[in-house]
Amino acid sequence: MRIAVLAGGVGGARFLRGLREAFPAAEVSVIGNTADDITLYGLRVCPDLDTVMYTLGGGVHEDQGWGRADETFAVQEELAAYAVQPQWFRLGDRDIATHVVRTQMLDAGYPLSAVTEALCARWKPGVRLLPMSDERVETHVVVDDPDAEGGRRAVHFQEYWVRMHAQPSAYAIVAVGAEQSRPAPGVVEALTSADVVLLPPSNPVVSIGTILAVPGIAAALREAAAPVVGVSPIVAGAPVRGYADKVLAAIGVESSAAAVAVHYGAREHGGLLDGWLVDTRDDAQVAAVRDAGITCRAVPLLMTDVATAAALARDAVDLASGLRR
Ligand code: FO1
Repeated sequence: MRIAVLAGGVGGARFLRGLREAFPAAEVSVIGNTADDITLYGLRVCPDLDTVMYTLGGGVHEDQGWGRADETFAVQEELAAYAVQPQWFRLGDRDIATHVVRTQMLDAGYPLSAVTEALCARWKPGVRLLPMSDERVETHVVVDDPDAEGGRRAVHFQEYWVRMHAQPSAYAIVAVGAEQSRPAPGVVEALTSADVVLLPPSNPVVSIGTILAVPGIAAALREAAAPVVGVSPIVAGAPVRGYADKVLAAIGVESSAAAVAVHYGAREHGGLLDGWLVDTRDDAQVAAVRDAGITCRAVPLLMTDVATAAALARDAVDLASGLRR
């Protein structure tokens, strides 16, 4: 069975670990979000690609869901001693090696897809990890700034997420460079040749949304012969982790399991979804999702370990199998 998955960071990676556990023989292609990427101290950092690679490769810091296990911060401390800015985004010594290799290869002219393949040759994630694009796309968030011209300024996604903890209201979320970007090699083919396409509980705006902002990817999803099933990132009105509610508000979408499904839209009405999983606590929202033309089931969505993630992955594939187009 060929499964294509659009994945952001921690939620996507944990779902993928369950999917691999539940369907070890499946051929899984992951289309990873690269709009979180940031250049720091001259190094190119790809948080969502690295989270998938480290989580599936067995090297992730399990509690954080990002960065490396057994990490030290000697380099970061030395940079701080030199008063190098910024200090709000901390790179561990082991993690820095990944960014050195990536930056060296990018500087040598290799596209990000080739770099990702090379890094995965070490980590062996057991899935094909594809960046959404080889071109640079960066999410910027427009927030209030009394000192700025017009009272607003755009900050890099990581500054909004990590330094500001997504506290300020976001007026707009802009995927800078998306219009000029193209799907990376293999991305469209992974979607059009899949037997099942899954949207894990990644952030609908700054992860799934930015992947879909790459021209050609949303169309490939709509035209895919495979059923498309998504998993709600919102449970009982709140994001399971992170600040999805803040960025959903920025695009005028209510923080509910049904509202996110309606935002993605039903495939029969030109949208993306054939099926949608909501948490058992959101059972009352199943009807609203069905009214939008999307098949819906309420199942446990919390992934507390590999076993619960595997159960969720089985639920998603099971729902998709019943929807074979
Ligand atoms: N998140 C934080 O909250 N603080 C950090 O210092 C931080 C460093 C960091 C370094 C590498 C990396 O791959 C991820 C890192 N993250 C950090 C998480 C990152 O902001 C998120 O993984 C995604 O960008 C959001 O999904």
